[in-house]
Amino acid sequence: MKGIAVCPGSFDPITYGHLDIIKRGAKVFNKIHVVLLNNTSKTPLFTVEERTELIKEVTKDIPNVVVDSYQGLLMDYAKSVDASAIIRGLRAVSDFEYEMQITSMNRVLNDEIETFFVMTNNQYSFLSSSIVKEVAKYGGNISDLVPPIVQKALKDKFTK
Ligand code: COD
Repeated sequence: MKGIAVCPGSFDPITYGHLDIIKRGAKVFNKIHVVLLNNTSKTPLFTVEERTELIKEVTKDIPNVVVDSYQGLLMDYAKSVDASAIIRGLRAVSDFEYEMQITSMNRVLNDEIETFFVMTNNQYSFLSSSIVKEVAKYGGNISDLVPPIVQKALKDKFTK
């Protein structure tokens, strides 16, 4: 598929589940903008700068990925980079209601940009940034859940 897609999220921090969605999107679209946005219902552990740096580091080998952050509406960002699509990941039925709500709202804001859902890889179906933070906080093994640089960042955060 040609064109530009936006892969939005709070990425607090980026996990192998996010990375899998980004890589699969990058095979389909010419260019993927991974953009860090504010989710008003979440209080982040990492700053915008820290999260952006981690995403840049773990996606540096994917040539058609651009990493960005934006204060504002996803659809305004998508329009500003001339995107034709939004990519979101789906893990379980529990994701569906939330995704349906924001997709419907986004369509009201701009009905020319389509949202595409990528089904999670089985091995990451349980994986979320929240679970990773909880396991890391209590010193559990997260090596199968996040890239090494993210492991280190979490360790640094929780041993400060
Ligand atoms: N497997 C597959 N997909 C996954 C996995 C996994 N293990 N983990 C996460 N994902 C997917 C999520 O389903 C999601 O699609 C994406 O990765 C990012 O996930 P998060 O949790 O980092 O990001 P969210 O859901 O907090 O992002 C919400 C936004 C920040 C995109 C949203 O709040 C937003 O658009 N904010 C800006 C304001 C706006 O425009 N709001 C919309 C109008 S209502």
